[in-house]
Amino acid sequence: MDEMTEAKEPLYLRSDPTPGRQYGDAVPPRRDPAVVKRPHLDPELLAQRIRAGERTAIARAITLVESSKPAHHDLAADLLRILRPDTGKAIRVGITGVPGAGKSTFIDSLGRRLIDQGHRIAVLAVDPTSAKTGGSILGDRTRMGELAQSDQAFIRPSPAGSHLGGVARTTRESMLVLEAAGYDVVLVETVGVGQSEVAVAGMVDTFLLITLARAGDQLQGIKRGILEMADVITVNKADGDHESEARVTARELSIAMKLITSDPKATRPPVLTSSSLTGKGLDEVWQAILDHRARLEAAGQLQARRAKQQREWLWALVHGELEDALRVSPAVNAIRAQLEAEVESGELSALEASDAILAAFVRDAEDLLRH
Ligand SMILES: Nc1nc2c(ncn2[C@@H]2O[C@H](COP(=O)(O)OP(=O)(O)O)[C@@H](O)[C@H]2O)c(=O)[nH]1
Ligand SMILES: [Mg+2]
Repeated sequence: MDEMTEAKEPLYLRSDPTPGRQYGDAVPPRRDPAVVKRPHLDPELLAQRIRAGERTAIARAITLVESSKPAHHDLAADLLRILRPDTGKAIRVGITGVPGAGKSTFIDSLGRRLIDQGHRIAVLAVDPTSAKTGGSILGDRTRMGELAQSDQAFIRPSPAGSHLGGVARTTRESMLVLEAAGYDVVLVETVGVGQSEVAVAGMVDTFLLITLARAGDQLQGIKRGILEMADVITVNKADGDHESEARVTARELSIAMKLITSDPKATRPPVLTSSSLTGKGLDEVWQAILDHRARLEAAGQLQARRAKQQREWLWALVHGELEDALRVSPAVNAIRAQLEAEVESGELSALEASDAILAAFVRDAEDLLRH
């Protein structure tokens, strides 16, 4: 089912009339865009439908959090506030690995197993490159064809045309919507390159790295930082001729992890093998994810981890808003070119210019931040 097309239907009409309009008021002409555009969304009603697990309502809410329109921003904030008590209950798992490692196929196979066990699965993606390729990390829906057909699964590709910060926000908020809708396992797929892992690690409880057997150079191509973030590692495509090779790689990787882990007392991530083709190892990977989570919970770290994530997210939002405001500040833009030229020619020091820019920014920052 295509969530995007579903989401276009205007579903939730406000029960009350447009605020400020009285009975008997002249009806504005139909071409008034404010009237023609779209009926008002009622966040309470939408929340109710989401809690009931209605797919169209969920898709509508995700479209709302993905929207960049200021009016939608306020509605999304209202909706998330209403839903908050129903969020936070899912097992949140991040899944990373280089393109072709088999992430989507793995999610499809694992997801179907978990559904058989009675779980409801939400799949999200953080893929800031999808804007460039025009496709998406999950665009290869065929890879998740079977999972996508289950009414116990909800798959949402990365929104196109966004930068990482935007994708990180919408993924995080979509996750909350899906938790409120009763999805008890949220899998977040991300590309195994660049900063997106950091963003995903900042929103999940457990981080799974899917890698491949490449005897001898198994560490090549995996950034050290990503290895350090991993809570569970699996050497994937351990089937056919590659099964024994995968086992060797897993052993070597496990030894290598000892060397990278700076704290000798820290729990090292287990390194397993898996195949989505045969299904072998999938249960063990899931068990390792549950074990990691259980260890966190036993040590009181799950709440601590989430609290820290929230705190860091708060500041990421503040920094993002400030940067946006700085970029569009008319007072700053009025003096930007001149100050840059003066700094380049040496007439003005960078420090003096930055003071001038900040002074200009503060002058109209209030207006900019108000909306
Ligand atoms: N042999 C084998 N091939 C696999 C396995 N999982 C995925 N593949 C294949 O590897 C390719 C990339 O898979 P995909 O899930 O799209 O990788 P992603 O880019 O990491 O999401 C596809 O051609 C899959 O059919 C596996 O467990 N065993
Ligand atoms: Mg994929």
